[in-house]
Amino acid sequence: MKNISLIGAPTDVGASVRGAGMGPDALRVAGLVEALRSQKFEVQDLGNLAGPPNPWAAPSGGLRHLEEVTAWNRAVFDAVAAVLAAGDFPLLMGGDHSVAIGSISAVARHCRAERKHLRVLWFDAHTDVNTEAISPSGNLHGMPVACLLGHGPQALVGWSGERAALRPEDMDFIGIRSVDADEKEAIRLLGLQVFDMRHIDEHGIRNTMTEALHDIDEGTHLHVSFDLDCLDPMDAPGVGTGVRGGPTYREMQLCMEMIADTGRLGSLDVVEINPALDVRNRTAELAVEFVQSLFGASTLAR
Ligand code: B3U
Ligand code: MN
Ligand code: MN
Repeated sequence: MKNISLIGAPTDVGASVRGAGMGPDALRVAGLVEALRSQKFEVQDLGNLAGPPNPWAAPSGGLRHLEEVTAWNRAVFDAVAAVLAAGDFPLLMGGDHSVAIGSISAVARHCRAERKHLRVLWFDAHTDVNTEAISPSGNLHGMPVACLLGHGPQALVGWSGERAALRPEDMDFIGIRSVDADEKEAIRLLGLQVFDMRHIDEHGIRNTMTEALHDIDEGTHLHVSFDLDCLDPMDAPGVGTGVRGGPTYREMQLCMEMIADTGRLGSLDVVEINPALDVRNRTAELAVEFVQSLFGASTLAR
């Protein structure tokens, strides 16, 4: 059993709403460390990374806060790479979703060196595949997927050692229900596999996850990038850009349990928790329960 290392990236420089920078502490207050220790894992909290403050500036060249997002991601990349090099499991606590650029780039580099096949499950209401050319907001938390596929601003592309950290076929999106007009075209051109809410409504969460997990084997490193706005905001109100009509608490629990059953989870991002908008830390508490399920907690197993 691997040791789990928690890394805090307390920033909201990639977002349009302030507050996600308090996400790491919300997860700590909700008992993330204790919860994982109760499952008999060795857990170390490496504390929070340091990075620039949020300048709250207007977009320039279609991008908001590129310099700050780059600095935060450099810190995230180095921290995740160090945890992987030590043979431990990196659990990144965001922060807005732009921090997945550094995290997944480090994971991709590690997988190439270890000859593992990286697969990414992107749980989100949004596909986050905007670029500076098409984003309606300029917010970089709407662009991490594009960057990882080799299409974002130069400063955020190529960190894994190859232009693209991932190929479109290496990732699946789950829970999608908000895609910008030009993002739809990007999804089509890239050939991305998107399990949107209609797919989940028609096929059910179990069949959807069976499809998403079908080609996982011993050589797979599974990375979960979990944007809490994937959930229905009735269950998880503490997010900056909630969209109604998402998976329920129960459906999400089954997703997490099915991932745990593969035994291939190798790294995790928990992002976009916004304590300023939450109700008594409920969203962080839910996130802790989901992480417990991802690490194999189940109702009847001891
Ligand atoms: N697609 C919109 C909104 C958005 C994306 N990710 C989040 N919100 N969290 C955009 O600004 O790119
Ligand atoms: Mn996201
Ligand atoms: Mn989102």
